[in-house]
Amino acid sequence: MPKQAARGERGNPPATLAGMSRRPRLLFTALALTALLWLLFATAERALALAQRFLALPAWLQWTLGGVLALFAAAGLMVLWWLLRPRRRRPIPAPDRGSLELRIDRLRERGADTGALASELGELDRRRASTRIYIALFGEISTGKSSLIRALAPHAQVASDARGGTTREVDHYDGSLPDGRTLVLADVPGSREAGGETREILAREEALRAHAVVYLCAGDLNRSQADEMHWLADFGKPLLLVLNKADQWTSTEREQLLARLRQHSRGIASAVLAISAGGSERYQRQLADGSTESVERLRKPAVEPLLQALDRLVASGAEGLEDLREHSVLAGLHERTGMLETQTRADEAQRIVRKYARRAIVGALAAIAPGSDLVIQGVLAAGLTRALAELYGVKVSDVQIEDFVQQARLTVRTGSSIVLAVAGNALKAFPGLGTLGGGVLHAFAYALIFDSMGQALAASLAERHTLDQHDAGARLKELLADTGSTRLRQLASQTMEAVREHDRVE
Ligand SMILES: Nc1nc2c(ncn2[C@@H]2O[C@H](COP(=O)(O)OP(=O)(O)OP(=O)(O)O)[C@@H](O)[C@H]2O)c(=O)[nH]1
Ligand SMILES: [Mg+2]
Repeated sequence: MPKQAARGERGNPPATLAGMSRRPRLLFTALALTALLWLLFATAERALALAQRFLALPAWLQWTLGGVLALFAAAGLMVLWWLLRPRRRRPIPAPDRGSLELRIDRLRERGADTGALASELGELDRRRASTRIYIALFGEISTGKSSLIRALAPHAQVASDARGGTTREVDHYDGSLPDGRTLVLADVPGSREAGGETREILAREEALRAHAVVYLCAGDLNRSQADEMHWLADFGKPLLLVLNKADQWTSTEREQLLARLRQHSRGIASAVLAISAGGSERYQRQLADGSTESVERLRKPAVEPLLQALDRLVASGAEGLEDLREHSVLAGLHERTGMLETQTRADEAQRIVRKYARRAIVGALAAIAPGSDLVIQGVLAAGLTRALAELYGVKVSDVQIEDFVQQARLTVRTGSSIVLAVAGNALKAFPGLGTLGGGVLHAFAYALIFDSMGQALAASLAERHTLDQHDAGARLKELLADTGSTRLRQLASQTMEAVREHDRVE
């Protein structure tokens, strides 16, 4: 009885094979196998029958049928190949030079610092005019970039050290290929140095400026190295993936590593190879008088495979590689210009919000008897909405603005007590303000309202590119109840400033 009860409690019969008990499972497997066997026999029998009929046909028909079948098979294979073939990555699109320059000009007119963008364009032209081939060595810290420069440009004075983060800026050196052709080699700071984000940006910008990149690693690629390579490939940058410090591995290990690197960089790197840039090691030497001295010994570089790969890569000369280089520089500039546009617009939005908050404060101070309900000053709110929409290039009708202001009015009226409480609390941080009269609390409440409205609208417009009442309304509610101290402190001092000025004028 208990057994049955337990079975009853388990409820429904098992739906999967794994849930069945052993006997039915065996039975089911046997049945499935029999069915499969029957199917195989039936297929074989059918195939044999077809073959017999085929053989019985006259020779000309056999050839015709055979030819048609062969054609079908070939077409099928071609479709399969087309579907499964490794696809070449398409570089991310780049804007044309003219439109980029226009955007940069517009930013300059709006007061943004466009110096870096303009000099990047200048460098693009300068390098094109020089007709020299630029190769950037790129990779994580301590992978041996500077050591490789030393091996390729023996007369260069380059610092290399076992400590990561030795190279702090981008430097150029003249290197040469065995046939005498010269290259400009760029040594860049290594990536993934703790706190080295600015230097990493320098390295990336230089990599985009180069005709090709030698990506150095000293073992299997980790996640961020793989990402970095993909980032370069996204810009269409010709790449050599180079395993340095090959002397540290046995030949079997080296081959295994190279195979893994090839797998990681399929469709990205034009060649994967192993070298020893050399580098140096320090050791302590015992002198005759018993003292010791530190000696630096240079390892012998072995970079032949890299020279050959570079030779192939730059076979078309600077001119042949220039279009790709220009593409990646313009694509990089497109991103940087986009970031500056976003930043400049956000700064302008802040200026607009501050201007309207100030007007709202002045308006509140001028009101004779502040009530306990906060009512948005309609003209100001509409002005703020229109100014922000224009800044973000969003077309809005008067009706839309009216609707939005109406909705905000309702939100503010129902939340009056919360807003006044938040304002009152924040004002406690400014003991002097309390003595300036009840109007100040209201003035501050209006500063909070207009700031919240402006911030909510700006964020919503930036993200949605349209006046989305619902989204902006939700953000407004959140901001009105936000007690984060920095914003409130700034608003309080803005209020204080306006109040003082107002009193002075009075
Ligand atoms: N065993 C061995 N060590 C090497 C080789 N190449 C470089 N090294 C050593 O690796 C360490 C780092 O070399 P660097 O040339 O300074 O590396 P880097 O990539 O320029 O480093 P950062 O400038 O910090 O990004 C040094 O101690 C070199 O001696 C090599 O082929 N074999
Ligand atoms: Mg270095």
